[in-house]
This record gives sequence, C-alpha cells and structure tokens, in this order.
Amino acid sequence: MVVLNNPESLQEHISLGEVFQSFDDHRIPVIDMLKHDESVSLMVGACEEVGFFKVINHGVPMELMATLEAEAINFFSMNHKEKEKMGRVPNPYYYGSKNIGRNGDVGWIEYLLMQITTNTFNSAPVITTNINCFSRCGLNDYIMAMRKLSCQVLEMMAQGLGLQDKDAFSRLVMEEDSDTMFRLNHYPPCPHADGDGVGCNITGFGEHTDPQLISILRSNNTSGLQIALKDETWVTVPSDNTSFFVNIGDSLQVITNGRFKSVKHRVLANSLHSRVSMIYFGGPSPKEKIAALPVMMEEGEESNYREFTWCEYKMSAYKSKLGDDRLALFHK
Ligand code: GA4
Repeated sequence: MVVLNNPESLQEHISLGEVFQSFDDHRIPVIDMLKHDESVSLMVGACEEVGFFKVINHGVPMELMATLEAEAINFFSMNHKEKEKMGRVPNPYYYGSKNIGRNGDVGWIEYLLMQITTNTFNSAPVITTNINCFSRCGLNDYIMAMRKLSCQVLEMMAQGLGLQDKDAFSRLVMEEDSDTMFRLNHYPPCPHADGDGVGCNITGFGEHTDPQLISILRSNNTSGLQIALKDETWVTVPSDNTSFFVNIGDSLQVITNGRFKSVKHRVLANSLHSRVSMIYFGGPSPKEKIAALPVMMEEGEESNYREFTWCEYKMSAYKSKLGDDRLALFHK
C-alpha cells in the first residue's frame, strides 16, 4: 500500500510557470541531477506537461557511452548478411532492417533489439554475447548504468509526487524478472531527403508511444528525434551526446492514472549524417498488475483504466501497428 508523505503534495505542488522555467529554448524540460531537491518537483511537472525530459549531470561517464557507440558503429558497418546471421534468433538478440514490429511498419532504420535478463546474485545484466563487436564491459556496464539511472529517476518521480514509498515505481523495474529491453538504432543518411541535412520528410521511426514505464535514450550528435506536445505540435529535440532523454511510457501513464503523459515521439531521417541511438526500456515483470495506484486518485475518484498484466499489454502491443493508440483498449 502506498501512502502519501504529505497529502497536500498531490495537489498543485509547483506552479506551471516554474515548470516552464526548466524548459530550454527548444521547449524541452531539462532536469539537473545535481540539484536533486528542486529537480524532483520540476521532474513531476515535466512528466505531467510533456512526458519527456532531458537529464544533465547524471554521473554516467562519457567513456561508457562513447565505447558502446563505437561498438554499435562497428556492428552496423558489417555487411548485411553477417548482421542478419548474428541476430536472427529473436532471443536474446534480434537484428532488424527497415521492418519495425510485426505488422507492416517500416522506417529508414536498422537496429539490434535485445532482451535483458538479470543475474540473481549480483543484479548484473546477463547478455550471452555471440556478437564479437560488443565487449562484455561495453554492453553490460552501460546497461548496469541505465538500470541505476532508471531507478534514480523513478525514485525522484515518487518523491516529487509526495509518495511515502519512494520505491513505488522503481521496484517495478528492479525485480529479478523485470522485462528490460535494450535497443541500438542506426539511421543511415537518407539519399531521398529533400531537407537541409537537419531533417527530411522520410521517417526513420514512425510516431508511437513506448509501452513500458520509462525509456532512457542517448544518441550521437545527429538530430532527428521529435516529440509531440500536448497541443499535438511536433518539436525537434536537439541532439546532445552528453545527456540522456527520458520518455514516460504507457504503463507509467496508467499507474499515475493519466497524470503522467506517455509521450508520442518519432524520428526523421537525416539527409547527411548517420544517427546512432541507444535506448533502455524499463518494463515490469510479466505477471505485474498494471493499475492506477490508489494514492494517485482523489477520494471517490475512479481509475481511468481497467487492470491488466504487463504480459497482457505486451501481447496486445505486438498485435498493433506502431502509431496505434494501444491504451485505448484498456480505457474504461
Ligand atoms: C516501441 C518501444 C520499443 O522500441 C519496442 C518497440 C516494438 C518493436 O520495435 O518491436 C514495437 C513498438 C515498441 C510498439 C508497438 C509494437 C511493438 C513495434 C510495434 C509495432 C521494442 C517496444 O517494446 O514497443
């Protein structure tokens, strides 16, 4: 049972004006992990208003990101047949090119999708790597760092909401059998582009929301990511290879009874430069019940969604097309 530390805090804890002050010139909320106390409420504001924020001063060494980026580039520069051979078995790896998901979505992209399991003894991610482009350290240490960062961020969200149980969200991604996925994306320069090199009208990854609780993205210095604001306008997220970008996913939207917004996002291909991104997806255990926490509802207020398990949601997600409103099926 989650209890509020201070019931007042579920009301307006911070003014919208203050939340907007944390936005950069491109309308992207920026959260400074070194300013913990002021960041907890700004983070909640960002989750409510945008469902997306940039994280700076996160403490993850640049070397860790640079190593994995270099290894990913090595992998993607192999010839197509080699790549397909290596990642053909869906578990734990899957190499994909152009096709996204199982229902006909395509994009100007190739990627490696990995299912991460956790070592019972030391909580380290287990990746049985048969792809020799990736050093055990490169991949494992990076995923460990993302696990830690996702836990910190989710704890700050709980704290910012005034929940007494600071693990209310983070425990969901820290279970032994939490469904963690990791994705390396490569968007090659797009010759069909009519843009100026920054963006073009070719889709790299079509618009969608992420089904999980949160996703943590890091990319090289090629832009392309766009997010949809509440008023449905698309905003380009300037790339920053020293920072992370956090997305709220559908599951966290449900758990907060719609208070946090699962952000719609997409990637446009770049006419001149390759974009490489790495994304950590923190999902719950398959058996976990996804439902609004009672503490997220006012007295007498009803949950907006019917309860479902993560396994149920994931199975339904894989039957959908990328741009579908997957939560619509679970709305009351
Ligand atoms: C979006 C978030 C993650 O990248 C992902 C994607 C998955 C895939 O690429 O196979 C999905 C997509 C994502 C949402 C709906 C389904 C599943 C493609 C698709 C059409 C790995 C995930 O978990 O959901």
